[in-house]
Amino acid sequence: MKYLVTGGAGFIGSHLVDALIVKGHQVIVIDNLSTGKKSNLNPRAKFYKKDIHNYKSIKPFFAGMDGVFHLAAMPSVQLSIVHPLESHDINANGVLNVLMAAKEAGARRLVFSSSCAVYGDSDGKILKKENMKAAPKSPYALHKYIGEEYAKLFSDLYGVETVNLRYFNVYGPRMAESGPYSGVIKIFLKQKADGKPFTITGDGKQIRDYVFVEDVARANILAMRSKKAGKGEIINIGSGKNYSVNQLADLIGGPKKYIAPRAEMRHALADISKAKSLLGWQPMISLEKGLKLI
Ligand code: UD2
Repeated sequence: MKYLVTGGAGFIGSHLVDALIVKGHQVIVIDNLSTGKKSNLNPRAKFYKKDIHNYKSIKPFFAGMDGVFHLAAMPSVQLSIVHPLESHDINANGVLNVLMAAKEAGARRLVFSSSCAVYGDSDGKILKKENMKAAPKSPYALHKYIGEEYAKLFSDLYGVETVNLRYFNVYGPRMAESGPYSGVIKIFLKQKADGKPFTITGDGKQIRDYVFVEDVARANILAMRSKKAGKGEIINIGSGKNYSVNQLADLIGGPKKYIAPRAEMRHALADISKAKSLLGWQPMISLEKGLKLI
C-alpha cells in the first residue's frame, strides 16, 4: 500500500514510518521540520519539506495514496496558550487542508492524531472515556477537538473514512531533549544523568497515563485497516495505567524539587476498552520496560 504520513520526521511520526516500511508499504513523508528532524527519517521513505498550512503546496503529494496518517502539529499545550494564532493555523486549519487534500485525491482513509487534552477536567473524573463531553482548556485542546469534528464531518459528508486517535502521554526514543515539546520523562531522565533533582510541578499528585511510542505506531496501523472503524470514531490510546508525577519520579529514582504548578489538566487516565474492541489493540510495553528503551 501507499501511505502519506504528515509529520513523519517527528517523534511519533517517524516511528510510524519505520513500522510501515517494515511491513513493506511505500511511504511519503511531508514535514516542515519545525519540530521534526531529518535524522529521524527512515531513508526508505520519500521526504518532502512542506507545510500543512499551505494547501496548494501539499495537495500534489496525496495523489495515488491509499491512506493518510495525519500527525503534523504544533504539539504543545503551553505553547498554544502563548501563541493561539499559530496553533490554530497548524492544529486546526492544517487538519482541514490535509482532509481536503485526502478527499480530492480519493484516499480511502485518514487516521488523525488527536490528544487526551480534548477531555479537559471532565468534572474531576480521572478515567477518560470517549463518550465524555469534550471540555478543552487550551487552544491546543480546542484545535485538536476541531480536527476530530472535521474528520467526522468528512466521513459523513464526503465518505472519506476517518479515525481519531486520542493519545495520552506518549514517550520513547527520539523524544525532544528540551524545550516546549519535551515531555516529563525525557526531562527527568536528563536531570538524573546531570545529577540534578527532578523538577516537579505543583504537588506532583497529578496523574498521567504514559504510553510507549511503538505501541502508538501500531495503533495507527490497526486504525488504518480496522473494519470496525472509519466513521470518525474517537479512540483513546493510552496504557490504561496511572502514575502520579511523584510516582514517576520515584520509579526513575532521585531527589525531587517542587516548582510552580502549570495551567494544565489535573488527571488523565485512559479507558482503553474501545481501542481493544474496535482496533484489537492493547499496549505491549510497560512503563518500567519502556523507560529502559529510551
Ligand atoms: C501531554 C502532551 C501534550 C498534550 C497533553 C494533553 C507530552 C510531552 N505532551 O502534555 O502534547 O497532548 O498531554 O493533555 O506528552 N512536569 C513536571 N516537571 C517537569 C515537566 C513536567 O512535573 O519538569 C509535569 C507536568 O506539569 C505534567 C506532567 O509532568 O503534570 C506531564 O507533563 P508533560 O509535559 O510530559 O505532558 P503533558 O501531560 O503536560
